[in-house]
Amino acid sequence: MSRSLLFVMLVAVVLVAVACAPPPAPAPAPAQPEQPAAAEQPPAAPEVQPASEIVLYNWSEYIDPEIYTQFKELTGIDVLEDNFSSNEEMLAKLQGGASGYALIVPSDYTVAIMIEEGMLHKLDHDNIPNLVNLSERFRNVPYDPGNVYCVPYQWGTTGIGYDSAVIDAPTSWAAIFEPDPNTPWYGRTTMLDDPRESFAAALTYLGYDINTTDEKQLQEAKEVLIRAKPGLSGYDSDTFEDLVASGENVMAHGWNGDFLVAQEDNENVAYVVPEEGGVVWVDNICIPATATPEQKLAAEMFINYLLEPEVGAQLSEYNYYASPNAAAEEILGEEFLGDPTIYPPPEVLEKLQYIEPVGEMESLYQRLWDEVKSS
Ligand code: N2P
Repeated sequence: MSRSLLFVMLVAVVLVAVACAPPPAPAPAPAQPEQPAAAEQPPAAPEVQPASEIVLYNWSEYIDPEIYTQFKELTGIDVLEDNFSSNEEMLAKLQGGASGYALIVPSDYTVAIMIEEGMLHKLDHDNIPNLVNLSERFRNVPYDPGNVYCVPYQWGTTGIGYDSAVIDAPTSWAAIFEPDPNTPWYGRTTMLDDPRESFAAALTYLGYDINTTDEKQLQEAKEVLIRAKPGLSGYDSDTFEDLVASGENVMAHGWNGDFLVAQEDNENVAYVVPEEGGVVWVDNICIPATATPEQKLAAEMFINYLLEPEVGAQLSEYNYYASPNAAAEEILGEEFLGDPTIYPPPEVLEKLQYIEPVGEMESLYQRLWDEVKSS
């Protein structure tokens, strides 16, 4: 048994022991007069007990629900789940005062924003001994060096999923931005309901930096997004892959792992990063600053559990995203690690860019996105 699993079990045993212990007998009357020295001792800090129930605020279909059952068996702690569809939705909800979440899963650039705004708790690494399982490059990510606030959860790419029984692999973002109205599948495409992702696609198509702060370039990207609208059936970040698998749509702007999950329902679902490039992202599990000490301890125990080699492998096998956990990768094996849709080969990796925080300009992206959607 790994030392870290032992750690989680020990905490669980202590919890059960505390819960089952008989109430302490009343203290016997002191036979001796009290020692004056004893009165000078500072009172011991009360031990924090983990909350018995926590809520994880996550992207949809991003975790094997079995993991909750296993964690409950081990620790007695219930993990409930609520979902968001974009970083901006999650951020707005927390900024609007939503509390009660013990865990959230922001992407890289959003972690940077949340650290800057003081919205995250620092992690107590003593409660997360499994951090040693992370791959070296995920222990020092630029937006959170040393995993002070967050632990990388999964990573992946953004490109185009399609029904290979109906169309050839789209080689360019033109498939979405300049669709041929004369094809029978015109209008059967979705784009992500996500300001930074959708602008990243349009900016990449135009050959611009996806983190541009040049208003003229952003206006141009907005025009591209608006012109594409008649060829779309909608904006969708939660069911885009299912709509391709069911045959309702033939193409969707979306995330690699979701299309691989949909392949289980329809083997013709495929995924490609267009030749102009796409987005690469790292999602992270973090604790919002509003979490109580009890919720925070339970949340750290859950993060530590996710970092178990077997659990990390279980997570990736469920959602088909790449793992930041080197110990989990050893279990995942060659076929998984060699899948070019999950682990992009160097020639694809070099065409990918990270979304970065753009400071004050974040609100311009949001305003232009609102204009795209309402046009
Ligand atoms: C999983 C969504 C992946 C999150 N359904 C993209 N950051």
